[in-house]
Amino acid sequence: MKTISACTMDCPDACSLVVTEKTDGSVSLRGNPDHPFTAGFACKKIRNHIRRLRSPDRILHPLLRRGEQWQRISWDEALDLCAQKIQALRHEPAAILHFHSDGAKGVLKQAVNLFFACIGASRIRGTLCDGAGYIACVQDFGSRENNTPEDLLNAGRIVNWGKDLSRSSVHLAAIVRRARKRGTKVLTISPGGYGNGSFSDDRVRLRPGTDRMLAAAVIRRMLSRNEIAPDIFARTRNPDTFRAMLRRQSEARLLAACDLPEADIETVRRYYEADVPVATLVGAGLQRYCHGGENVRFINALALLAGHMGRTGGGSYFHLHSMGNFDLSWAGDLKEKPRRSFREPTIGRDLLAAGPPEVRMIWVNGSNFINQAPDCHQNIRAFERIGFRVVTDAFMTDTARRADLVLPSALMLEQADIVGSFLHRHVQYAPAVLPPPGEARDDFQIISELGRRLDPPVLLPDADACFRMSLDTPQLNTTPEELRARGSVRANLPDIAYAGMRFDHPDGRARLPTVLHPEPGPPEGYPLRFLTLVRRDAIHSQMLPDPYPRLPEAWVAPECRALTGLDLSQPIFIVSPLGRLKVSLQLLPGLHPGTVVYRRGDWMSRGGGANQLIAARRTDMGGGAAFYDQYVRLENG
Ligand SMILES: Nc1nc2c(c(=O)[nH]1)N[C@H]1C(S)=C(S)[C@@H](COP(=O)(O)OP(=O)(O)OC[C@H]3O[C@@H](n4cnc5c(=O)[nH]c(N)nc54)[C@H](O)[C@@H]3O)O[C@H]1N2
Ligand SMILES: Nc1nc2c(c(=O)[nH]1)N[C@H]1C(S)=C(S)[C@@H](COP(=O)(O)OP(=O)(O)OC[C@H]3O[C@@H](n4cnc5c(=O)[nH]c(N)nc54)[C@H](O)[C@@H]3O)O[C@H]1N2
Ligand SMILES: [Mo]
Repeated sequence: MKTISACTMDCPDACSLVVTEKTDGSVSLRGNPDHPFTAGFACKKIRNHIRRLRSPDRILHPLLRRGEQWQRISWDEALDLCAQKIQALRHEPAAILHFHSDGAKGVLKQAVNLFFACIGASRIRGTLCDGAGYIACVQDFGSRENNTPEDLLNAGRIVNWGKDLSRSSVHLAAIVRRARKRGTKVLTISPGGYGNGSFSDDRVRLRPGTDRMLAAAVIRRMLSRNEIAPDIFARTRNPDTFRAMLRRQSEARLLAACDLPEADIETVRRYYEADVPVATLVGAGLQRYCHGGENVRFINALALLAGHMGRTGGGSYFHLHSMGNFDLSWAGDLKEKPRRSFREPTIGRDLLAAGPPEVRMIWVNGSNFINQAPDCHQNIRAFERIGFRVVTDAFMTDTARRADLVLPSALMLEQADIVGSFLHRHVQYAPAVLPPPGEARDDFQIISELGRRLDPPVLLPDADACFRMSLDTPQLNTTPEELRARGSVRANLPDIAYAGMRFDHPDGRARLPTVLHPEPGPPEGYPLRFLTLVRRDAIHSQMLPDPYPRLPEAWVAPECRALTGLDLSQPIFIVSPLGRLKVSLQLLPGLHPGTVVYRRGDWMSRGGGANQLIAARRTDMGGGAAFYDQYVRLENG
């Protein structure tokens, strides 16, 4: 039997999937050939997913902590216990914290937020993902819009600032591959060494964190050559301050900060000066720094001043808001009832420093934040101080194993929902195709049932009402019935964002950045930047490698100076002021020599967990986590 569903992973591609169930009980998944964006293929994560659903490690029943042991309890007991704990704090709801992330995406997951908004619980704000880049774009253009990804086929050239096309988005990669076949030249700008070779005609390998300096140096040179048309400056509100700021910079100093030879400025300038449209891709990696938002703002400024915004084949592409096409106001906070919030990137520190009321209950869904947010050990200390910890998950993650009550969650394909994408414009219905194992339930069921047990109850809208309210937007203008029948609806938005360089600020003009911060150098004793990048075959900390490696791997350039004096036949540790992690060290030609690469998402309980070494710091804007700001050293023994 074949059913069409959709991928709800926290991944830009949000694929339409054909699920085939055979009579022998086996299930296969593949990209839907009839979906205009998915076009018949999906990634390895999809192939791994069925194995994950059927894993013997799935949590099958509610589990209550009894000292060091887990006791199996019934759903009734579990929900009554939760209701009783919430009831006891109902007069002081800020003592309850709701922590969620995007374990599975979907409109119904918002109902969990609605539940906690209704009782007035504390919430989280900020993000571990893309907040700095997102807000940078909003500051520049007044909103966050892209040309359609398909419009990349009209680009004469593409400049890829640090998007890992070989791993993070197979469909974006396929579009770039097609564009290259048609003759589009691609320049990749990154710290190097990660396999974008087959997506690049030219490469610039810069020091991590310094993209804004490179973009500024290129703009400066364009200015001195009178290459920026006055009518483009007229589309910005603050050209004079911007030019004055750039004049104060020295090109030599900018280049030294990026660790680049002079010829590279010319390479980038020539790409942008082309009389064909130039599209700019902006990866999420370069915004995971203290000045990450500024990095994105200078890249946007370059795309704009070189005349490539608001036109076909041009534009600057950063993540969209994956829920941006939905109306989620039904699940939002009420203005008249502001809630206490804790910042996600610094969650452990903020919880430990919090004033009254002390957080006495936490509810976690769709998140493995103990492992995924910076400074794990601080996160653990903060988490363990909370009196009653509920985690809804399908596996005993580093977060779940520290809970008091673990509720078994359904996973993708076992729960119905509606998803959007942070790359394309299709909104899709993802029906439940397989039964959840054991007693696992989806978050919506769990939270709706819990609400009914409170006194007074919190009665959530039913699933269909949530879908209906969410889909009722000018760009979607559809109903649950229509979406179910069609599987997918494309949001009706212009193909070209900011056409004619009309931006979404009230005056229609873009804003240019006015400050250029230097990039902090390595602190004494920690010379290497620690880049914790995505894994190809996994989404975040879901799907552990199989077979599981004896030690986590890390990579440095063969010419990395830290190799002198290291005995590679002995254990190697990555060391930061926060701790040390034993790794198997490999050489990666092409990587910037001041860098250690680690593939993030492996678990602390399995000997991994890069965030044990990463201090909790926020980005300059958007409340993001500056993961890649961390410096480390390597040592034996
Ligand atoms: N397979 C897989 N795909 C995923 C995910 C996953 O877990 N697995 N996660 C999804 C999510 S939520 C996200 S946010 C995205 C993230 O996707 P990406 O944007 O690709 O994010 P990262 O892997 O964090 O960083 C990507 C690249 O940034 C480069 N980089 C690092 N620092 C700098 C810098 O200072 N300048 C420049 N120019 N480049 C730099 C690195 O070389 C790296 O290759 O991927 C999504 N797709
Ligand atoms: N060092 C470092 N750390 C990073 C980053 C980095 O660059 N460097 N980048 C980060 C980025 S881009 C992101 S987006 C975050 C992601 O951080 P998280 O969202 O915390 O990561 P996941 O591993 O996806 O954790 C989701 C959990 O939800 C569970 N789950 C799946 N489906 C469901 C469901 O339907 N219901 C419930 N209740 N649970 C479900 C999964 O089993 C999993 O344990 O990590 C960030 N962490
Ligand atoms: Mo992310």
